[in-house]
Amino acid sequence: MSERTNEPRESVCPFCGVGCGLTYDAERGKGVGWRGAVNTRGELCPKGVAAFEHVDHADRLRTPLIREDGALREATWDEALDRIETAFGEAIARHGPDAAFFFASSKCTNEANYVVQKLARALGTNNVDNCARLCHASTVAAMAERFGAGAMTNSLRDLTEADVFLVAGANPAVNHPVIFRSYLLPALKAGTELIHLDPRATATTDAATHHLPVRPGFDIPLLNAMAAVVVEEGLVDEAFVRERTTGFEALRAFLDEVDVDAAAEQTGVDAETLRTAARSYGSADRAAIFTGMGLSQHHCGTDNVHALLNLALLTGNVGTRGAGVNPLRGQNNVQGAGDVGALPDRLPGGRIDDPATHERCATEWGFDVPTTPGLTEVEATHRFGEDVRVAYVFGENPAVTEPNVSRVREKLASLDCLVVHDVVRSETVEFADVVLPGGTWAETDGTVTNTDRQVQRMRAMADPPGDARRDLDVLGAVAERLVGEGFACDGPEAVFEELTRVSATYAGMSYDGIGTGSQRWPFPEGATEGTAVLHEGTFASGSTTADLRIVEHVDPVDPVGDDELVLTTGRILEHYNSGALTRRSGTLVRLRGTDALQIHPGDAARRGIEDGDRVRVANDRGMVELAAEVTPGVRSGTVFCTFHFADPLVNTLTGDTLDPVAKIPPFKHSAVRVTVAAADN
Ligand SMILES: Nc1nc2c(c(=O)[nH]1)N[C@H]1C(S)=C(S)[C@@H](COP(=O)(O)OP(=O)(O)OC[C@H]3O[C@@H](n4cnc5c(=O)[nH]c(N)nc54)[C@H](O)[C@@H]3O)O[C@H]1N2
Ligand SMILES: Nc1nc2c(c(=O)[nH]1)N[C@H]1C(S)=C(S)[C@@H](COP(=O)(O)OP(=O)(O)OC[C@H]3O[C@@H](n4cnc5c(=O)[nH]c(N)nc54)[C@H](O)[C@@H]3O)O[C@H]1N2
Ligand code: SF4
Ligand SMILES: [Mo]
Repeated sequence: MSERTNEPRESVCPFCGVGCGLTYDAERGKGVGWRGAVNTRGELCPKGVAAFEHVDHADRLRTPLIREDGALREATWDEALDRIETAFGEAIARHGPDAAFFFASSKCTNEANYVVQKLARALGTNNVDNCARLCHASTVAAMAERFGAGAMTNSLRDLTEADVFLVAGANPAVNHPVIFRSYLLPALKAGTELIHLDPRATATTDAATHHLPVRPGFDIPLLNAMAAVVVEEGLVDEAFVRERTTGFEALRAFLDEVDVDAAAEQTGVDAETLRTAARSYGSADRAAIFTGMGLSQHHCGTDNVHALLNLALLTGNVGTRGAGVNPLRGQNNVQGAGDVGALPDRLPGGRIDDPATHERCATEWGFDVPTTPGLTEVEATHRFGEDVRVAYVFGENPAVTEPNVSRVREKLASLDCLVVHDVVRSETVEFADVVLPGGTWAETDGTVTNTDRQVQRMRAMADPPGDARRDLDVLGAVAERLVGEGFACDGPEAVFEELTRVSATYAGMSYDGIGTGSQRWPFPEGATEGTAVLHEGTFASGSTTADLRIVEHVDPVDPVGDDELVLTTGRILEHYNSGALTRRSGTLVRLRGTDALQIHPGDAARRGIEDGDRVRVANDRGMVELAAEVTPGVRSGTVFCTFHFADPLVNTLTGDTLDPVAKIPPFKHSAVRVTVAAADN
């Protein structure tokens, strides 16, 4: 790193929700792990090692920019803040506070997200959301409704005691590599079985005992069939069902009618493998579920997870060590961004319709807190240029990562004023009227909450370059302009202390207490570590029971024509989400950067496609061209590619018919036509 570097200090990796301890090795010029709360031996994946490479990249934003005569030009902070003050002031004066929308950032600290949501509320709107909406919103909706909390039910450490892992629609070998290698693999080596539900064979499948290559969008009939086998073969935990659930008789009647062979056929898996997997999960002493985007990112994402919860409840696998339902959270602080209230229906510590939460926030903040839930992220983008006139994008790249992104790009361009607060010149910057240069993770002090609810500290090792400022300073300056000087933002530790006063979830935690370890919520008074296993004896909802529920199959929204294939999208190890940072890392780009379309040999042959050919993938929403990777690793009828590259802009193909409950888009199921590119030139 540059002369801006102070000394190496203990921070946390800015990429995935594992939350590895990361610092800098000046001699070797790269990131190295310290013995953190999760990577207890200091292990990292390649993204952590390369995490410093974007910090000094030439594309770093070093000064504010404002749009003039159609082009962005360098500006002073005063000019940029003036522009925001005028635009937000006018929009709110004319159309009311709901004319503004805030994207909070699940890549940024609890403190920064706390300030963003408080700013929105001080202006009088609940229009604030973060990319959890695109991610585990459906999982959280289902789990919060049935269990009373949407987070991982268990801790990584106790999960290693499981006899069976059921990994549904997730690829932890690639997306949560340190969890996979340091927690799952050792258990697998010691005899734990792994059942993998995924339309593709991935690096996770390589370690699996049973692979169920489900047709994308058909997890509900598959999970129902597994539950039917559990009931049929007497594997129900009757004591648990009696004491901790309701609705068993109705669900049993429903499952009695399930034809397991027909369901296997419908979902595209072998009936015997399905039965064996169900038997393995149902007869295990302790069986733990991990769930990911393959389940959550469908227009029936919430129902997918409801079907999964039935399995765990029927077999008594909730509220004990080595069990539970565990959403592998995506971004380094997506858990925390939701915890601190950067959601349109939640305040720090509770739902917006909970009078006690509301009262606590209003008292601490000293202003009226709006009570009507705000817009969710994708819904909001659809209303840009209509009733939503101004937007503030903090640490997100919607011009690449939103569904049906051609439409979203038009909507971004239709705003009266778009403010983008980022660290590099992202694709979304190109749509901005005002650009604010923030600080990367290496320039940040604050806390982040990882996938198993552990709050850890990040420590700044460098100053932001040029005129760039630390994120919290940027947000403080914006808040001062929009709300006035009464809006206190006195550094990260003071903000964290305020959070611990407002939110029962973070009550009792402190910077000193966290130190170079972690504090996990729930954090009962006098605790040193926090509670590892949720829902023991009583669910977080306060009830001793959760309901078993009949979940019917929902057909995917995109009908798939005879000549069409189903496109499902996801991730590769070396790149991260929109790629804004990882595409700016020489090491990661060199390691591998494939944007290829995985296609089954049979589907390829029928279209005259050979490995390496340029192919055109199209539907009514858009078209992209990329190289074909002909592989039996993806199931017939399905094609797969990543969305990490702004070119090809894969999200031009994905649809925006949202899950009715969680408002998550169906990134995992789009009907497409695939042809050799030259053929229709
Ligand atoms: N290397 C890397 N790591 C990351 C990220 C990254 O971009 N790169 N992003 C982070 C973020 S934000 C997140 S949310 C997590 C996500 O982590 P995961 O949940 O593991 O994410 P994906 O790779 O999108 O999807 C997982 C799997 O779902 C499968 N799938 C597709 N459709 C279906 C279906 O209908 N049913 C089932 N059962 N499976 C299906 C895909 O084939 C894929 O292998 O990763 C985090 N970690
Ligand atoms: N097709 C398809 N699309 C998807 C998905 C999929 O599986 N398939 N997955 C969805 C999911 S799960 C997610 S989480 C979203 C992710 O969507 P995004 O959150 O939009 O993706 P990122 O690339 O993580 O964008 C982060 C932005 O924040 C900036 N940034 C990074 N660090 C900092 C910082 O410290 N400060 C500031 N101010 N800015 C910073 C980066 O430069 C980048 O522009 O994508 C979704 N889109
Ligand atoms: S596993 Fe996740 S948190 Fe750990 S180094 Fe890799 S990207 Fe960073
Ligand atoms: Mo995510």
